[in-house]
This record gives sequence, structure tokens and C-alpha cells, in this order.
Amino acid sequence: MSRLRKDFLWGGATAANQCEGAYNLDGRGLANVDVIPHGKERFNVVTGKRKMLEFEEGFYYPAQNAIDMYHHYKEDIALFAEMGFKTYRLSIAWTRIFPKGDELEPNEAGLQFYENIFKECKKYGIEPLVTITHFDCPIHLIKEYGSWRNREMITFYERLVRVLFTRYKGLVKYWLTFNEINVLLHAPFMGAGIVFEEGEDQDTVKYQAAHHELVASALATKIAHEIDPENMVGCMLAAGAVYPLTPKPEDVFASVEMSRGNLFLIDVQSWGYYPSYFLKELERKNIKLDITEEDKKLLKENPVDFISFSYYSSRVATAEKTVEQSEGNLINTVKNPYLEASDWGWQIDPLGLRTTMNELYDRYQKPLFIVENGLGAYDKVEENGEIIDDYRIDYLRAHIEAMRDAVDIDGVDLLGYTTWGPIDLVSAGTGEMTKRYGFIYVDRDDYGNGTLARSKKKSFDWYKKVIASNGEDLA
Ligand code: P53
Repeated sequence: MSRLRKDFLWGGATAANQCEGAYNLDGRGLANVDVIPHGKERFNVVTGKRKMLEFEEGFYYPAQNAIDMYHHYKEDIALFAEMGFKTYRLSIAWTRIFPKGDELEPNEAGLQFYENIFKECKKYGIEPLVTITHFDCPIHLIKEYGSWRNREMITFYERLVRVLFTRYKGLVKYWLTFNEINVLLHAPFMGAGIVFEEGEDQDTVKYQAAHHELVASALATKIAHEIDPENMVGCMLAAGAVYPLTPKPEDVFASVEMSRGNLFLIDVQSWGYYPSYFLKELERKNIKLDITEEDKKLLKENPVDFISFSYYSSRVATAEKTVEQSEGNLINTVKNPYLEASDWGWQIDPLGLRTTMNELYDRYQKPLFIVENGLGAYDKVEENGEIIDDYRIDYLRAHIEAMRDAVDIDGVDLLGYTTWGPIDLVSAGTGEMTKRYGFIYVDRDDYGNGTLARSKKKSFDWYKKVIASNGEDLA
């Protein structure tokens, strides 16, 4: 007897800019994600503090070539199929479809590329799960319109989704409108192409941009359903249960506030309206957003069909200002003394996944989809070419067990599970290749050296067995 549903969607997840490369081929335009360098300046660029809207001398830009999946997709999808993937989550590079973003007609070469990918998936019975935008925004829209701070973005996004839903009708059924919509708040340039101008109120800009994305997301949901009633549209949150550092009531309340600080966006996408705590915050901060009656109607009438999220770690909040922070993550949090951490300081908490699933399911009562989870780690290639990544297997096993408990014991409705980076790819946070997540190793280093050859790690056969047993055999 299997604890997960029979049609459970096992698979892996990638993002265009972190794996495709081919940044200037077949008419593709430039995007924010292309001009984010590896190295020390990366943090300032992703957070919108340092304006970098073109390639600058003296920097290395890993997204330009990434793992060149643009030319390797057949080989890579064949490997996913060999592991038994039921689904493959990938994202569309907006600038392959609309190179500048404000054109009236799409670029056929870009549309054809994704059609080929979807058909390749179908060949193996793999259901594509498509993120419409995974952090990417055309540079032209940033320069000309100021990106998502501008309402006109909704029109350009609408144009994009209409083309996608029409062209891929019958090929794609599962759609996510915006990857980790809350990352806009923590890394505004990477998340939404926002660069701050001197003297402007950053909260106002971020919330207005978020509002435009929320309206665009609701509009996309509406259009998706009109074009094909079979379409299923999800929101996507960088999730992680927030624990209070101590039972001190002030710490507990701080955890409630920190949690809401991320959840309010998917509250809107799921419920169709802004929660009162958020409207009160705007009032208190004297922030006046441009929210029209028409926006409200659109939000109300078009909630998402399911809730998807990434989970890497839980978070900790405290009312104290002077406690040690855990490292390496864009969403800052206090260090949890009970947890071990990854090579990059991300704390490891499998039970936190079960807690997160329960919180989200209690709150929204819609099916969940775990669309990212995994361990970024250094891998060592042995002399005989083997890669023994037991640490990755341990991490995934513990998280899959917790996920199974949430379904089997707690009754959470879960559609599927896709691990992050089933094939090694460029890290979003650091720009490194050596922060590896894959079951498939890619011969490439942090500076663009290497043959790009693919090879299987020990975890490859392990995950294959997990899928074949529908999550029962985790040994
Ligand atoms: P990397 C921050 C917090 C949680 C998830 O991250 C995040 C980020 C941004 O780093 O991003 C998601 O590559 C994102 C992926 C990303 C993955 O997590 O920094 O959706 O694009 O690669 C892992 O180790």
C-alpha cells in the first residue's frame, strides 16, 4: 500500500537562467538574471542597491552559458526519464518569447524551443510543470518602464501568458505564475527587476510592484482557465515555518509577524483579497498603494488552484535585536541551536517541512505541491569517476519521510514533489556551480571551466528507486 496518491508527481525542478545558457541565441533578449555577476558584488546587485543593467568589464556572469541545457536538453530529459520522473518543472525565459518585452509579436524561435522541450517530455510520459517567470524580467522593461513598479507590466505579462497558454494548450497543464513571489521583498532586483532610485521609499516601491504581480497573476489565472479549463494554476512561495526563539510571548509574536511578512502575498493569491493585518501595516507606515476596484475584482474572482512552495529550511524569529543570524540565505533568520547546517550554512530541518505543509494546508485548504527541496553541497569526484553523495541522499530521505507523514498522518493533500536542481546548475544565491544539488553531475566550475559532461551520482539510482516505489523504498 502506498501512502502517497497513485498519480503522485515525482520529479525535479530547474529555472531557465540557471541552466539554459545560450543567452544571446535565436533572438533572445537580455534579462535581469543575465547581468547578475558571480562574486562579491552579487549581493548588492540582487538586492537592487547596485545598478548593473549590462555586462561590465571584470565580472563573470554565470547565467550566460550556465550548463548549456539549451543544447543538451534531449540528453538531460532522457536522464530524468531514466530516473522515472513523472514531472519536470522548468521555467520559460521571457526574453526568448518577447526579447524586449513590449513587442506585439512573439519570437517564433523561442516558442519552438519550449515546444520541443515539452514534446521531448511527453515522449517519456513526463508532465511539464511550467514556471512562467522564474525571477526573470527583460532588461528593456527595466530601463524603459522601471519594471514591476509600473502598472504597464501587467499588459506585457498578459501578452506573454496569452501566447503561452494558446501555443502550449494540450501540452502543458500545470502552471506557476511567479517563482517565489516573496523573494521580491528580499532581493528586489533578482526577484522583480527593481533597482531603487535615491530617496524613494523602498517599501512603497516593493509593495506596489508586488501588487502589480498579484494582479498579473490573477489575470493569468483567469486567462488560463478561459483558454483551457484543464489548466491548473498555482502560486509559489519561498516557504519555511517560523519558530519563536523562546516561549517568551514577545518572541512568539515576532514569529507570527515574520510569518505574515511572507505569507501575505499568497494570502492574496489564494483568498482573493489582502489580509487585514497587511492593510493595517500600510496604514501605519502611511503607504498608499494604487489598488483599483477593478484590481480587487480580478483578485477576488481568480484565486489559484493549488499552493506550491520551495522548502529548504525553517526559520527562527525573536523580539531581541542582538542574536546570531544563520548564514547564507537571502531571507535572514536567527540561528536555531537544535539544527545542523549545510556547507552553506542553511539549517537542515526535515520536520520543519511537515510543519510548513500543515500550516499551509490549514490556512488555504487547497492542494499543495512541493516544487523545490534539496541540499546544495560540495561534491567530490573519485578517481574512478564516482560521486558518493550520501549526504544528499540522507537529506532527501529525511524530507521525504516528513512529507509522507504530513500526507499519511496529518491528511495534507499533496500533488507532487520536485527536488531542486536534479542536474547541477548555477546557484541563484551565490552564482556558484560548486553549490551542487543534482543527481546528475555537470563538469563545470565557478568560472566557466569544464567539459559540461554529465554523469550520474550515487543519488541517481537512489531517487530512481524512490520514485519506482512511490516513496515507500527510501533505503
Ligand atoms: P541557491 C533564497 C531563499 C530561498 C530560496 O537556492 C531561494 C533563495 C534565493 O537564493 O531560491 C530558490 O541556488 C530559487 C532557486 C534557487 C534555489 O532556491 O541559492 O527558486 O532559483 O536556486 C536554491 O542555493
